[in-house]
Amino acid sequence: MSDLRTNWTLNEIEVLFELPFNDLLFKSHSIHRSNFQPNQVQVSTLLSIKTGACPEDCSYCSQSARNDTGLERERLLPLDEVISAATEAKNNGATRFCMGAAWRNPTEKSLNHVIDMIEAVKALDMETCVTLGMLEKNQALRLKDCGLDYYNHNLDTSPEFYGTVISTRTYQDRLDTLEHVRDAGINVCSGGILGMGETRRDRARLLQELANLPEHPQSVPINDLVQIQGTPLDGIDKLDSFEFIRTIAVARILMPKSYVRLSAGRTEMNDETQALCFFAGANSMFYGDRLLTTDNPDENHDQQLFKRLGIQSEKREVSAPTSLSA
Ligand code: SAM
Ligand code: DTB
Ligand code: SF4
Repeated sequence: MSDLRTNWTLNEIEVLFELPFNDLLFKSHSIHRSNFQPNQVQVSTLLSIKTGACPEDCSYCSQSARNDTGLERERLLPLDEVISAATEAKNNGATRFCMGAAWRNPTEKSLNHVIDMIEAVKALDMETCVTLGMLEKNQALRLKDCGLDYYNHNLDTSPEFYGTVISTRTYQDRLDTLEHVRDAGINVCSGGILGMGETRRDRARLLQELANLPEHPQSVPINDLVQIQGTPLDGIDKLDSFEFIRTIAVARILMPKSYVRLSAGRTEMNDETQALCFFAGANSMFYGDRLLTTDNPDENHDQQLFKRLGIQSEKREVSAPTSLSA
C-alpha cells in the first residue's frame, strides 16, 4: 500500500466535499474504475451472535443497556445456529459472513466460543469477519491464528463530535484496537455512521482519520444512521442523500484501493440513491433481510436492483456462489 497517501489535510478533504456534485462523482468514479471492476459489488451477510444488554452507551444503538429499546437480551448463539445461518448466506451468494456481539470487549471464555464459530464458518469456504468491541493485542493474535479474515471496529465519527455520541470508551481506545488488529495481520474494517447530527467538517475529519491511519482500512463501512425508538438519536434530522453520496465519493478518492461499504440505512434509501452510491465508489454491501437488530432490504429486492443496474456480486477466487448474479 506504499503508493497510497496517508497524509491528507482537512483542507484538501473539505475542498473535495465542496466540488460540484458532477465533478466530485466524475473524479471518484474514475478512481473507482481504475482500481476495481466497476460493475461488481462484494456481498457480506451479518449475524448477531450475542444481542443486547451492552454496557456501552453508544447513543445510536438498540443494544445499549442504557437505551430502553425493548430489545430482548439474548445469550451467545449456539454453534449449530451459526453454521446454519452461514450456510444459508453462502447459498444466497454472500462471500463473507460477519458476526457481531454486543460486548464492550470479549472475555477469554467468550473469545474461545467465537474462535470455534470462525473456524466453522471458514470450513464452509467463506471469508470471516467479527465485531466484538475492544480487543487486546493477545486477543487479536489469537483471532489471527484461527484464520479470521477481517475485524470490524468503527471510529464512528470525528474525534471532535465523538464525545457527544459515546462516553464509555474513548476515540483513543478505538485507535488502539485498530492498531492491535492491524499489527496482528488481520484485515481492518473500519468506518462510521452519518446522520447523527454531525457537521460536514466532522464527516471530513472522520474520513481524514481513516485515511491517515498507518494503512488504509481494507474495508470502510459507511452507515446511514438507522433511527431506533428509545435511543437518544431517534427523531434527529435525516442527512440529505446527496451529502451521503458525497461522503462515499470522498472516501473512494482518499482510499482508492479500499472496499467502501454501503452499510446500514439502505431500507430508508431509494434505489436511485443506492445506484449513485455505487457510481460514486461503493463496492460492498450487506445482503440478507437482517442487519444485526434491524431490517435490511429483502433479498429479492436487492437481486432486482442488481439486475436493473447490471451489477454482479463479486465472486471469491476459490468458490463461486451464484444466486446474486445479474
Ligand atoms: N459492540 C461492538 C462495537 O460496538 O464495536 C460491535 C457491534 S456494533 C453494533 C458495530 C457497529 O455498528 C457500530 O460501531 C456502529 O458503527 C454500527 N451501528 C450500530 N447501531 C447502528 C445504527 N443504529 N445505525 C447505523 N449504524 C449502527
Ligand atoms: C457496520 O459498520 N455496520 C454493521 C456492521 N458494521 C457490524 C452493523 C449495522 C448495525 C445497524 C443497526 C442494527 O441492526 O442493530
Ligand atoms: Fe454496545 Fe456496540 Fe451497541 Fe456500542 S455499538 S452499545 S458497544 S453493541
